Amino acid sequence: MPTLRFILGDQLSRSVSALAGIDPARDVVLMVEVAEETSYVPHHKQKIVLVLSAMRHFAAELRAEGLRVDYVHLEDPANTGSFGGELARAVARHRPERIVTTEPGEWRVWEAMGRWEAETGVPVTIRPDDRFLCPRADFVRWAADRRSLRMEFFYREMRRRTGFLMEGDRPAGGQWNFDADNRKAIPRGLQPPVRRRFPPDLSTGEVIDLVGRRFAGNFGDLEGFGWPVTRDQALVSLEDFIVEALPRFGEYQDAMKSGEAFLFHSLLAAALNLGLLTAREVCLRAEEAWRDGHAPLNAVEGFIRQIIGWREYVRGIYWLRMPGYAQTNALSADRPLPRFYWSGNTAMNCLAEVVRQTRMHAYSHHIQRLMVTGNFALLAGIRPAEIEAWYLAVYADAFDWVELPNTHGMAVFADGGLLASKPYAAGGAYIDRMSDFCGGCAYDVKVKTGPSACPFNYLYWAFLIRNEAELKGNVRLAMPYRTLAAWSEERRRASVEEAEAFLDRLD
Ligand code: FAD
Ligand code: DLZ
Ligand code: SF4
Repeated sequence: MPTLRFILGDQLSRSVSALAGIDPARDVVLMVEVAEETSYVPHHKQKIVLVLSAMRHFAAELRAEGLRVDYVHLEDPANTGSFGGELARAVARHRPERIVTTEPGEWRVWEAMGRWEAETGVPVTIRPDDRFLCPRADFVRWAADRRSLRMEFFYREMRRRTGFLMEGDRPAGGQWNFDADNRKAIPRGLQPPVRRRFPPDLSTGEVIDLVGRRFAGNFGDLEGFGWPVTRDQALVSLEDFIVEALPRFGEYQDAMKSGEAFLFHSLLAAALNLGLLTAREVCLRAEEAWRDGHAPLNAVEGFIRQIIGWREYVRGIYWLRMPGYAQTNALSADRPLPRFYWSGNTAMNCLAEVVRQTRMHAYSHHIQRLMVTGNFALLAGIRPAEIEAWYLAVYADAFDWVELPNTHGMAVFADGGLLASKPYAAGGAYIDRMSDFCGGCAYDVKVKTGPSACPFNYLYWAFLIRNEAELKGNVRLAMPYRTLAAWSEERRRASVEEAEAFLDRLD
């Protein structure tokens, strides 16, 4: 009797633990396209194309290797629409002696997986996802001895553990972190490199047709789809990043520019999250570029920190704190998500531009997510669950384990400071310093109040006033609260009223 090897849509790695020890003559690999996964949020059209096309290509590669793959298509009339339903049908087809799978990325699926054995009557083995560099249990141990969790300390442990950018037991260059060198805006005249994109092949074309038909009402453009859908393409994408963009990744990591979504970023998150690339190989290649003299240390350290630091850290927090993590709302944020997050229809140019880039590419880079759409949601007090669902839907790289901590913890501070030591709240001056958005805006970033004022300016102060009880004790906010202490009661009230009136007019 065969072993059924169940591979989920973000487990597309030949090295995934569910495939370890597979017997090609006997075992069956199961992969299923199901409505539950294509619809748990209204995903960007390009995200659905990416996942389904990458799944189909991966299945074809496994077959070419001689493995038996049972692949269920979304439009198969017998498709039950759920992982559990499709697993039960596959059990009836293959009569396996056991089911082997890899732990999923998402709490929702983890809970469902716990029921599969009872539902199918077949023993289920759930193997750890060893594509991550920090096993879930190790993170729990690391977190257990600490009063507060900070990424920077976790990151140092990960540097020691992986040996990336280490010289003996010391960090290369004598510093763990070179962020102070990494905060430049794009100078006038600097043209970002043209990045390698991958025109759809026949198989991707079929998925584009399917998505165009079945998900016509979802957010996002289908035209211009260019994400890597195979491991070979992802490797080309990695090389393109290393050669064209990594040397300047550090310097311009926080910069934003109209009409330039990609700048010097790697564009690798979607490939990493689907399993087309591993975190280890990506970091090894970046380190090699530094050792060869191709890229400076500030760039390579900044890049490796995002992967062995932030990426592993947010996953650790997710599994440490779920399912309760998603329920907290530390700042009692209670406004509905404004419609312009979907339409882009707003006079605030920064927000319109980020939504536009997101619609075109299912992508915007970290600072746009954090300091434009995230900052606005924080200052406006948008309900965490609504802004989280938006991020989970609109980005090609969005999966709950990484989206949720970034949004809930980092962007909107709904966890009260578990993940980040202070809210990333900023007025318009930050966006003006790091981008060219304000030049084309209907509002004036230098004006603080009144109809022409940049809304971020008064929203910022109103946010601090509104949340004074929760935030005033935060030492990292001591400076703005000292400024506020000098304001008269009347000025405080006027600021809050202006912000409320603006927010009430939004939709
Ligand atoms: P680069 O800027 O080139 O960074 C290199 C790599 O580092 C990325 O590919 C990614 O794997 C990793 N990385 C960087 N920052 C983070 C981070 N904060 N957390 C985890 N990994 C990181 N990332 C996702 O992969 N999926 C998400 O759903 C997601 N949602 C986010 C939501 C918000 C509100 C914010 C502020 C950030 C979110 N991020 C998410 C993190 C980050 O914005 C993206 O990983 C990054 O923009 C992807 O583009 P890139 O591959 O060009 O990254
Ligand atoms: C995101 C996604 C989509 C859109 N569709 C599928 C699918 O049809 N089949 C599948 O196996 N996986 C899909 N995925 C990815 C899953 O949502 C992801 O594997 C789980 O959420 C676990 O992280
Ligand atoms: Fe955004 Fe304010 Fe600048 Fe307009 S002026 S682009 S709203 S930061």
